Amino acid sequence: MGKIKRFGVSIDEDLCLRFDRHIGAQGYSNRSEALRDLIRDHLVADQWKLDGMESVASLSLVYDHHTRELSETLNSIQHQYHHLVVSSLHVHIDHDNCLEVIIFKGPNTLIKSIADRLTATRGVKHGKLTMSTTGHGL
Ligand code: NI
Repeated sequence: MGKIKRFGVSIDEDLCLRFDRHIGAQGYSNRSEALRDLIRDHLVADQWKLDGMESVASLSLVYDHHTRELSETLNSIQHQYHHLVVSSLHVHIDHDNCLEVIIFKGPNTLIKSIADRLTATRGVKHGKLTMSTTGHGL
């Protein structure tokens, strides 16, 4: 972390009150930490707009493992991109449903396209990609 910079913010009283309520409910003890997190979140979103930027993301998939060839297809796509799959976790939710969480590290454009492919596989009930960061530059 670099030098700390302090700055004043002019803000509508009502908006400030709502912000304080919002961050209080989230558990922030002060505005500074909440603002820092908001800024970082926007910077991470910007990183994802730069094609090919090295990124980290997690994809969660919920599916019925009885769907024909689904497990094999998901497995085979992950093997095809093994250099981008850092880790994966499989949870048997109940008799039918599985949750798979796959962690990716690599060029963001490639991560997005693999995540889209996995999510679009027939039988996947829900897929959600959470785009994070390697942490560099933040
Ligand atoms: Ni399972």
